[in-house]
Amino acid sequence: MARILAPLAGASLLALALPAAAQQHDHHPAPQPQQPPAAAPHAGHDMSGMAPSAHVMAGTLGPWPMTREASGTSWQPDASNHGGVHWSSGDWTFMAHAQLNLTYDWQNGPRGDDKTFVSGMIMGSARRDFADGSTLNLRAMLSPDPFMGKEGFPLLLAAGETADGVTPLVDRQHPHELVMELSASYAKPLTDKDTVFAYIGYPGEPAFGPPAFMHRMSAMDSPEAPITHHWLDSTHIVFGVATLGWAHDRLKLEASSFTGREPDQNRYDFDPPEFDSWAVRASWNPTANWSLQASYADVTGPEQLEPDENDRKLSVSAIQTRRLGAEGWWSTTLAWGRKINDHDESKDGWLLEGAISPDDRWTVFARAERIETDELVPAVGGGHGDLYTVAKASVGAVHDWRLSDNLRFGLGALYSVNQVPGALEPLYGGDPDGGMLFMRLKVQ
Ligand SMILES: [Cu+2]
Repeated sequence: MARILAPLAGASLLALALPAAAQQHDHHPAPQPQQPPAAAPHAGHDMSGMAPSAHVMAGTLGPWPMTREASGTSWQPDASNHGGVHWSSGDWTFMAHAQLNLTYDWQNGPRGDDKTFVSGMIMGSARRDFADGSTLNLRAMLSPDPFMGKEGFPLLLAAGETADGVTPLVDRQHPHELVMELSASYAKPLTDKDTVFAYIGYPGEPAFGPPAFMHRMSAMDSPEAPITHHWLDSTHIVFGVATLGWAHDRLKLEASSFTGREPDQNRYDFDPPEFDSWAVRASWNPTANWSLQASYADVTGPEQLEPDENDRKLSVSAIQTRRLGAEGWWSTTLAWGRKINDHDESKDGWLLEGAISPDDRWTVFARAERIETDELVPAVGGGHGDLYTVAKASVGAVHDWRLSDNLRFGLGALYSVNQVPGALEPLYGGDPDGGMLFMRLKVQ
């Protein structure tokens, strides 16, 4: 295991350390003579340096490449892939995008479990560009997660939200809502470099954290949720969010008012909007290969089971994405998050993840995480218990077959190891491992 992980982690760190300038040659890939012509025209996926194609499109929130835009109003590197089927009708341009995973998941040890489930997302958007340069964008995102049942899927060391409204979900990942996003944004240019925008969502994603994991290139090919989810990006679905932002060239500043309570255990419904929490985020894309953000959130009563406990959250992240050859890419995310409760107790979470896809067929991904958590052994009578530092590492791969221009079928597997402190070893049976086998459909 260590032999597999070490080079991957080393390579990921190397990717973060290398200056982007040293990789500019990747933007002018040599022709690939071994590629049959029929396999070539996915060029629209890469806007960072290849020949311009009909897919090249400006962002919905400002005059940058659309590849910069990720979930909610978050940014990723301009060199990211741009997935989606596009068409237009009248003044409107439409985009659709989907990823569905069928996963067999097993987690070992006394606290483990196994389960087969479907997860993923289906997204559709409609945009309209006006003569004054402003843009209206409507977005809807659905998830099949509720079909897996309220108790989610087994994931050792993960905690957060509830299955039944009574007991917390521990060693499990919660399912996402059937409706993950219904949002509208409107952006208006002030000068050729300055834009102001407004975004509302019910549900939607406030200005906090890196792009949500299922929308990050370094994470989206793995069916496994990060155990740092509730440090970094669990606010990606809140029932009620309003964001105002200003962007100047490669810098974006934004502030959100939103509902602090996480979605309840009924994943098919809409929860009441409260607008009792707020967040601010600064994002900076210094080059086409990098995206950095720092954000702060003041969250009122996030956990349904502890409605009077508030969280302040901090997050800082760096994403680097490079192109590899004609169709390949390499993306790495390093992120830190901190949760501070009303008693000024703080808990940190760290994440380093990377994915590399040398061609149209293979993607290899790895992730290492460490969290300080008091949710694994709830206190007697409920509430958070003792604080433990635990860690996890995963590595996996998926092979895709292209069924048509926009549809790919993939088969993949991943293996994960968990590390718990001595005090938790009797509960977990040492340092338990686990894995997932999955097949997927990707529409992009
Ligand atoms: Cu989530």
